[in-house]
Amino acid sequence: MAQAPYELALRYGARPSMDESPILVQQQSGYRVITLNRPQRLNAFTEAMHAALRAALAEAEADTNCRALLLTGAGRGFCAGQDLNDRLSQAGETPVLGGALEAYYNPLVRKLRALPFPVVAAVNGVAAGAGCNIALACDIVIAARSASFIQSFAKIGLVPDSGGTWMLPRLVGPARARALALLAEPLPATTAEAWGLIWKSYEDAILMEEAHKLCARFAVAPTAGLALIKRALDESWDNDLDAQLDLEREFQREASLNPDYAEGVRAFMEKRPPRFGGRR
Ligand code: T3D
Repeated sequence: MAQAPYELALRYGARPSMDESPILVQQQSGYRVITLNRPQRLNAFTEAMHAALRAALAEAEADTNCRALLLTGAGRGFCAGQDLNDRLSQAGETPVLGGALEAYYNPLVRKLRALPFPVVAAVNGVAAGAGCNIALACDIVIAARSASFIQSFAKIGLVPDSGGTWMLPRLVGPARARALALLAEPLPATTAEAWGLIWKSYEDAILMEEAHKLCARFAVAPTAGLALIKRALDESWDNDLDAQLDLEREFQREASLNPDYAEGVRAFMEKRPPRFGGRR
């Protein structure tokens, strides 16, 4: 999809920027938009992009007015994973990997999962390699109909990383996970939606509008409760039913102590929209 990030920035109230920094951050009312911004390389990751993204996520987490995050890509791609230019030396040698995952990709996936508010990925175009799995690590993944998801790793002799081997079988089941990982073929967004890999696909022209609608909704939602929902769902994978029932009891206790619960009940009884208190 030929997305015009600067037009979108204007439309959603941000100033247009010819900024060449590897990510762009826009403040919206109650949420932030982070745009991966290396369109000439389909937003492939460099160390500089990792560093900028890590700082932006830390700032969003520290800002208690930030109650949701929208992650998207500039240009026609979402993210093509690791920038392979950085993986070939002049002598044609490739590095031994492991350190880069420990230093960059693993902390990024852990942070996205642990943020105390929902993260929406708006996959505007191809999402490949780690770019695919970083999208899948977000809480709600929506995509343009023209977008595709590729576990590119097998094409270059690597193993799906950034949580891919964990998320794929859980999202689409073992048969589809194996084929996606072993064949490394592009999966169209519409199939990804039909398989349950992502939440929804939209016509390209309305993807960002839908993404902003979701974030605006989260910006007035009971954020602390949503953070507990994220944790409960993540922790369920390691629990049997008994343990999960215990966890639900504890999380529900904690949720009910938050004033948002009382406000939610009052608003329902008074037939008015609730006024939730934000990240407390
Ligand atoms: O290394 C570690 O730290 C371990 C972690 C690894 C994580 C990983 O992500 S490994 C997987 C790395 N990613 C890939 O293998 C994907 C490579 N890209 C592609 O297969 C294709 O570009 C796509 C299928 C994503 C899109 O194809 P297409 O035909 O739409 O676009 P294109 O023409 O291939 O790409 C456009 C430009 O972006 C092109 O540059 P050019 O020719 O116009 O100057 C292409 O080289 C560049 N590009 C795309 N992906 C990457 C890239 N440049 C560097 N690194 C990339 N990953």
